[in-house]
Amino acid sequence: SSAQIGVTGLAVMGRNLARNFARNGYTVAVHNRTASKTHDLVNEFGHEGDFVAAETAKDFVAALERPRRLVVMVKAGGPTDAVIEEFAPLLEPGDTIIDGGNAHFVDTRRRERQLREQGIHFVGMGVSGGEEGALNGPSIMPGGPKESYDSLGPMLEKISAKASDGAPCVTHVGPDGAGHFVKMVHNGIEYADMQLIGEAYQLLRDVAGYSPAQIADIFRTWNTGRLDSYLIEITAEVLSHVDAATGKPFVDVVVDQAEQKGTGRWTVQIALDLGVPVSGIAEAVFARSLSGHAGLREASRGLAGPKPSPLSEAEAAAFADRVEQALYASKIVSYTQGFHEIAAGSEEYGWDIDLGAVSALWRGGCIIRAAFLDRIRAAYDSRPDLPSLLSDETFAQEIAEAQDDWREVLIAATRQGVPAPGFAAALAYYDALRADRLPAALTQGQRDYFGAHTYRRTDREGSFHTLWGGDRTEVDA
Ligand code: NBP
Repeated sequence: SSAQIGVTGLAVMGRNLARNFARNGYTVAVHNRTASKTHDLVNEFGHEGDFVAAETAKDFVAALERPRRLVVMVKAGGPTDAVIEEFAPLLEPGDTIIDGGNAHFVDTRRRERQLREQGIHFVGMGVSGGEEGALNGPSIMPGGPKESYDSLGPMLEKISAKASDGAPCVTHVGPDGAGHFVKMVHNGIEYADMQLIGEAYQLLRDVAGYSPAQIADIFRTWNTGRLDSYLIEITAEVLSHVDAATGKPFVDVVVDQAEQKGTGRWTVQIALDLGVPVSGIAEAVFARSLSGHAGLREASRGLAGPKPSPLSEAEAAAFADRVEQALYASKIVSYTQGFHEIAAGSEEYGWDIDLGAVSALWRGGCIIRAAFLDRIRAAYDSRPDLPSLLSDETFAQEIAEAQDDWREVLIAATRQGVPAPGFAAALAYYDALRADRLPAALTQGQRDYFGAHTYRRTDREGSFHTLWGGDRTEVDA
């Protein structure tokens, strides 16, 4: 029993995570249902550090130092339950099972509760950064009991990505499912970011008339400013790539139907349950879904609409600057919505999540890493009770400066018939939040009319109902 940590599940993620631990000087026990993968790993990468290959669950558990730390990196859902059922009987009180897969936080809460009865700590741990991140430093979002972080934290801090200031991109997010919840919202924000970038691209293409290569250059320029981020960087790479077979821009030979694995959808489903408006993330999920309805799109091709007519060169350059403003403002709104969901989840489940710490741990390793996250952290650090990111003076000021261009971009998009649901949803959210009065008052009147659902008044306390079918006097409800 010499291994400080074990990893079971050696597909791309588990294998790279195990190598990351080994490269950082830890002795790592490795195990996989199909044992050949375990041997492949040791044969191929054994020189990178100390691995203990285990063929059986028993050998694996026996290889681990006590109290044991065992990372499960298998397919989320049924496979994770199967692995827990296999290992739990072999463990002792005080041991820790760490689920690094993309589990739904509700499953994580259930597993944590069940294992706690056995005295086993269960840490649901969000890992972002794909296979590259798993190997060289992911952003890590561990939940579970605080005490398990005391022993696990230093190891995770070693293998995690480091932000530009050197801080490890990992922190104890909160109890039970908090880590997987935050990972879920991270992915939802990632969907929104990608959708907004996609809309910016389409507008630069159809309204401004730029080629993919020119748009790649625009994104490269944006990447030197406040939009500096991994997703903007790779967007430029993808857009400048030329297909070898046809000589066409790569983006023009890819089927335009986006796929999804489910974490974006979960973010929206949970937001609906919590009553949090995440319209930007929802539009991003729906946009992927719409793109996949090939038959529906085919059947709708003939529908009437304007034909985009590209702008002059000078107009196009000015338009590109406006798109940058619209993209940035919409991005602020996406993060505002995502952080609202985390705050609401934290409240609902009693997690006490530090929003500033969450933005800090996303600064490196993960897909949404961006210079911008330093600013979000600063906003929450200066005011932990910030009602919304939009209440932060700096963000509010930036949106104030961007909003004219944001509106102009949406006017152009609407006039030219280019869909920009993410930009539009973000602006509608912004305008709704700042409105003095919303038509919700009328909604309440309608509800009272057809269902006697009652309403509150602006001028006195209480609940009221109007006798709509009678003489329309108002009664206390
Ligand atoms: P997969 O999600 O493709 O899972 C494959 C692994 O699960 C293999 O080790 C396989 O063993 C094992 N497995 C399955 Br399937 N059913 C099992 C069972 N009933 N009992 C035991 N083992 C079982 O691997 P991945 O892409 O490396 O992802 C691992 C986890 O990390 C997933 O939860 C994923 O959502 C999450 N994640 C992935 C990424 C990414 O970029 N890929 C990023 C972040 C998080 P076998 O070899 O015997 O079939």
